[in-house]
Amino acid sequence: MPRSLIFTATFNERGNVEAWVRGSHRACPDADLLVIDDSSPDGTGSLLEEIAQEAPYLCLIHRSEKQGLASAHLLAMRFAQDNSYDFLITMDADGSHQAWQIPELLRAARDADFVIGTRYRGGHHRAGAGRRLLSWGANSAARALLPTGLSEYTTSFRVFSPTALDVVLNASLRDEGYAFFLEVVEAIHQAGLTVTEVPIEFLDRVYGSSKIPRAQIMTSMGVLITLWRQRLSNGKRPAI
Ligand SMILES: Nc1nc2c(ncn2[C@@H]2O[C@H](COP(=O)(O)OP(=O)(O)O)[C@@H](O)[C@H]2O)c(=O)[nH]1
Ligand SMILES: [Mg+2]
Repeated sequence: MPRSLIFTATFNERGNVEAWVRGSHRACPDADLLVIDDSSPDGTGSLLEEIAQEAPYLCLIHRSEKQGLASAHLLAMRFAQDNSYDFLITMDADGSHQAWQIPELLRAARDADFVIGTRYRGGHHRAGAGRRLLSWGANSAARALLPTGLSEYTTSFRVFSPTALDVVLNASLRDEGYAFFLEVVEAIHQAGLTVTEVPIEFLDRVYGSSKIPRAQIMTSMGVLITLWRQRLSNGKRPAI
């Protein structure tokens, strides 16, 4: 029986996190859950502690300050590796990613080292127009500059095999923000691992507001251009 770990990071997700725990457990009753909370001022961490009393499958890591989403994902990857999970599923806690789709992603992970949920090829992005435009622009640019055969590069609804975790944890990733998700895709592509995507329903967050600083959008474009130049200059693995 393969062991799966479903991970999310939280910062001020008190209104959403209980639904995330319940939904994930319902979708995958045999999986363990991991939440990394950065001392959310709204008390997400203490709510999680209460939930964990009744949920032995829920593991919590509390960090003392907001350290960013990328470092939370790296910590979850190390946790999955250290504890020898067969699959790490990552997702947002805000209701954007649908837990009922986890089994679909896991099925795809039987034949691939890395699975990403796509809002584009058969999937849906049901958020506000501004948000859709931003994601569309970022993903179109990524497809053009760093072709991999995938239509989605930025969303965090993903499944990693142990091999994919090894690659990411040994790669020199430079970004702490949005571009982290792009860099992970590029590192996996460059390593020649098998990748695939599954259409997903992406919704607007249920409660609260986005935690990602908007300035990171510009830095992400910079990272995208750096990765593109790297592909051009050292003749790395070409487009599929
Ligand atoms: N632990 C932790 N979680 C974070 C941090 N920033 C964002 N998150 C979580 O990461 C997920 C995605 O963040 P969100 O604000 O929805 O980003 P957006 O969807 O790109 O606007 C949510 O579950 C957030 O609570 C952070 O600094 N630390
Ligand atoms: Mg969100």
